[in-house]
Amino acid sequence: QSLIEDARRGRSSGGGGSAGSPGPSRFGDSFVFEEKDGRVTLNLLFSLSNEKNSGFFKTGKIFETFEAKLLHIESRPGRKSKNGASDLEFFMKCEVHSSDLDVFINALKRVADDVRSIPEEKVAWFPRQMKDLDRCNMLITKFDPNMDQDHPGYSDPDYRKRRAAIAELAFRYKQGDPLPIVEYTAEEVSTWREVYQKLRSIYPSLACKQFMDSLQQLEKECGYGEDRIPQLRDVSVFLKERTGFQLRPVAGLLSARDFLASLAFRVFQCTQYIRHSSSPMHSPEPDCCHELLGHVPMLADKEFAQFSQEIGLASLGVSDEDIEKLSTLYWFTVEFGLCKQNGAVKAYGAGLLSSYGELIYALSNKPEYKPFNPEETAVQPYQDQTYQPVYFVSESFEEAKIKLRRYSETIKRPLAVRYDPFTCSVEVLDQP
Ligand code: HBI
Ligand code: NLE
Ligand code: FE
Repeated sequence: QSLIEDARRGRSSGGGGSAGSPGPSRFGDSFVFEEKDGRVTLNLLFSLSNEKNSGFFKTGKIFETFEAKLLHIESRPGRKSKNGASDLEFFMKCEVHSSDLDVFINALKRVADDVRSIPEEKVAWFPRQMKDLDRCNMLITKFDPNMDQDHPGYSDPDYRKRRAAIAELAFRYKQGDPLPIVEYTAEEVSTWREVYQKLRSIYPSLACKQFMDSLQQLEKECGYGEDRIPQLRDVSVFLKERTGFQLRPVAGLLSARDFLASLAFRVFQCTQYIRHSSSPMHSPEPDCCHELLGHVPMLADKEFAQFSQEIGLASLGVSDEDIEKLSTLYWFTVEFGLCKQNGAVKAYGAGLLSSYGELIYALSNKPEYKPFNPEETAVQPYQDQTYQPVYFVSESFEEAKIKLRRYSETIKRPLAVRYDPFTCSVEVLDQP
């Protein structure tokens, strides 16, 4: 979890989040700290303008002079200054002698701008209203065509340019805006066609019933087919009518916390670019084939939608450890789950239903199968580069839902939450 990200969000939401903790002391108007044995712990946030180039080293000097102990440091680009370059914003958690606090802060103010301290967050920030999802945008730079040499698009400058343009649409999107329309190129449509044809031919024998039912409706009523890539805008309207789910564009792989939090609002964060034409049968990262063919049909199922929202609600404000467990469970169920139907094993996981290569593999006799059991599944190491070595099979689609629901109820919650569908917001209730 990025502390600077939390600090920033906390700040712009008016400091929300630190529920129920004994109030920290205040210094002057704005300084907040915890004091113990003559030392105080501070969460400092400040920016260094690029004009004062040596600012960072001067800051270091101040830390040295005051024997401040540095406990954590993060930086990220801040505001853009006049000359176009951006300032750097720093988050530093540190410890100083209580008696030095005053001078220490004043020294920092001379080299850095906008020096503030923020309260220790006892509960991780989470969105309370649908429009807070504009701040659920922490991307994980994994499988990035610009940075990862193994990405099939790494050595294709046109593909990278296209990805950047589509990412820009998502970066600019604000909750409530009409969903962006992408005019897909002939090459992109031909990748889609190949993916669609191949997968469509094996769905009837390998996909679960709920998936097949929805897919048929999508084909009939939402323009699904091999000839064109459906637009998120149309698909979102379809989903909203079926289950109240809506789509929002996202530039790439989101942090598990942000991704899961959106589900609490029945919002599904959806990529809009398509995989590279050289690897249509499997992609380690999500793309529109994965979202539209893997996830959307499942989200059009009422019970599955309900259950997805429950996972989302269960994730709000929980510890990083519980997020990790919850996302591992999500991985082995929503993404790669198998279930028994009429005596046969079928796929309901979106990562399988969008990859011809892995769907065939998962339902062959090669991989290991284990019975689905949340406690065990939540700690099973998973791998996100290629096919899974192990899949979890539930006795039925319903069983997977019941077991997962029971598991999420056991997660220690810092506070109880309830979704209010009339205001599309999360109500925070007192500890039960
Ligand atoms: N981000 N854009 C995007 N799409 C996903 O399907 C997705 C994600 N981030 C995390 C994630 N899925 C899950 O596998 C879990 O980590 C929650
Ligand atoms: N492997 C999947 C696919 O090829 O469509 C995507 C998985 C995303 C988690
Ligand atoms: Fe997915």
